[in-house]
Amino acid sequence: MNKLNVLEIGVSMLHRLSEPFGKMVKKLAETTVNHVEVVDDGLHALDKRRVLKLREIGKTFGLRFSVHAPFADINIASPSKCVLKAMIKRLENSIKLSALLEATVWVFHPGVKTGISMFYPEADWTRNRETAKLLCKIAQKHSVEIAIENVPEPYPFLMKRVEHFKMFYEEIDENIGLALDVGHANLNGQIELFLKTFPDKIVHIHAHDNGGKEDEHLGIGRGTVDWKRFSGLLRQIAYNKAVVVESVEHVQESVERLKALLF
Ligand SMILES: [Mn+2]
Repeated sequence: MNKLNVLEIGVSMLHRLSEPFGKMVKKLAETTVNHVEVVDDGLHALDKRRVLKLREIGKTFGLRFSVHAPFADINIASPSKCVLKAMIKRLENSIKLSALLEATVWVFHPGVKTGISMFYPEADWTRNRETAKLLCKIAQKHSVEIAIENVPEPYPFLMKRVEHFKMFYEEIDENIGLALDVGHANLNGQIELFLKTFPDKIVHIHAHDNGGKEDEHLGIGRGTVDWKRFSGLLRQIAYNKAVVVESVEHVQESVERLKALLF
């Protein structure tokens, strides 16, 4: 794997998800960062041919990649065995392609409550944990590092708050990192608490902003996140991995602002 152990700024291709994959790839030539997160979903869903193309581009322009797992219609806590099986197959394929891409990390979302959750207390939490463990086993087989992301209010996700992650990590022995999403943590006011509680678990960071109410994925500094405080905390915990801009607007400005703050 491409372990650098140095803080680097990256850009997620989320802001280009409505463009065809080929167009997004062409734009990579203009990127001003060395780390790119590709979203394995929608028009950018990966396959072997696409990964080989990315590898070629990566070599030419000196890029490292991370992969955001498929998330549309994916629920790792699904109570339906056959549906869950199909989703795991999809996720396993994504992990294999991340191995081929030599991705630094594969980031996935925790499960969601469903319309029948109220009748089976705890069942979705257990399913969430067991599927995460299974994904970890699959990833180990392919030497891929994986990280679970804190997801935003007000959706019925199972893991949004520091308390959820504490409980999750107490219940597993597997090596699953935490992908700290700063914008999401801003919605429940836990940015600082996440960084202070999990300094060794955080292996990847998504950076974007919002007004504190909705998951807007605004440019850095265009919402209520205290980025100065954030960068100070990163220094405190000696964070040495990727900070990936996941804004869907003002992306280049966000990169510049982060550069000014972090370097
Ligand atoms: Mn994110």
